[in-house]
Amino acid sequence: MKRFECAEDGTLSAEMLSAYENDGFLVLDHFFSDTDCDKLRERAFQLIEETDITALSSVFSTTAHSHTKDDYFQTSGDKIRFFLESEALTDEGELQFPATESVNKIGHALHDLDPVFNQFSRTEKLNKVAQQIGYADPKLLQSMYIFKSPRIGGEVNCHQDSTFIYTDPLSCTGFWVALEDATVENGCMYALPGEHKGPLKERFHRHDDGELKFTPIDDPEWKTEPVALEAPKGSLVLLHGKLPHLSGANRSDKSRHAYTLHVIDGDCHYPEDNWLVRSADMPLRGFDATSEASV
Ligand SMILES: O=C(O)CCC(=O)C(=O)O
Repeated sequence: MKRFECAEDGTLSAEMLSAYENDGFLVLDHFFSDTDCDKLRERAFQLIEETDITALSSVFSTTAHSHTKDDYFQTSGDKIRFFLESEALTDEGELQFPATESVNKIGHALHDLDPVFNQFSRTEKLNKVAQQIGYADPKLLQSMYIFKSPRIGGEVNCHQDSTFIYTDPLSCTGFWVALEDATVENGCMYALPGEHKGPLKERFHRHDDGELKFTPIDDPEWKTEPVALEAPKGSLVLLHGKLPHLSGANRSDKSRHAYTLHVIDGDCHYPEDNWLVRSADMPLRGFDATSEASV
């Protein structure tokens, strides 16, 4: 797996653009400084400390999918909400680890609602990357702070991001940031290079009965072996919306914090039955660093 380092202003070389086009991912080392990563980690811990997470019961699991039935999850598209690791709870539903190690992720509008996340997410450097990979009008739709805590960090099953973030035509890209070194030991991401050139397998959306469910679209035969996307702290990993990717459970004693932003093009249609809904008074914004977080 090839890793790159882009120019300080976010300019990508022809080789980087061609690697992204061929593989469907691009790993850019040292995109963010250690200080920026540490600031985000501290803010995430602070958000947890300010919240009574013992009162929460929404577990996020890409294998059990129990969260999809929770109103707490379904209405989290324009909020800051906390989802627990399934292994954080005892059989009686009590937390058995410290709060900061029990959360699977915080989502899904950190970038719009929290000033520290807003500042991290909206930079000219990120905007430049987005323009170069083809965005006419990039809009920041979803953000997630993923903890992958030591020993209990859950796996993320193989998926394409456009399954969850569907536009017509497809326009989703993941901007995934390693806030700590991500290695095979602590549950780094894996991807199936080149498989983004095939079709979208399924769509996850709100059905007529009000439930969030998957609808099959195609049946791609993914034959490519997954490659480990090991990424040192500060790396930005771009993930094409149709690229199948996954991450394993973290059984190591090191956490693997990451921050991911899912971007769509404002020129594309965003269907009303997508799972992620936002209130009309929180319009989508781009990477413009001068706009303020709403609270
Ligand atoms: O961080 C991970 O382990 C998975 C993240 C992911 O799948 C995503 O951001 O789309």
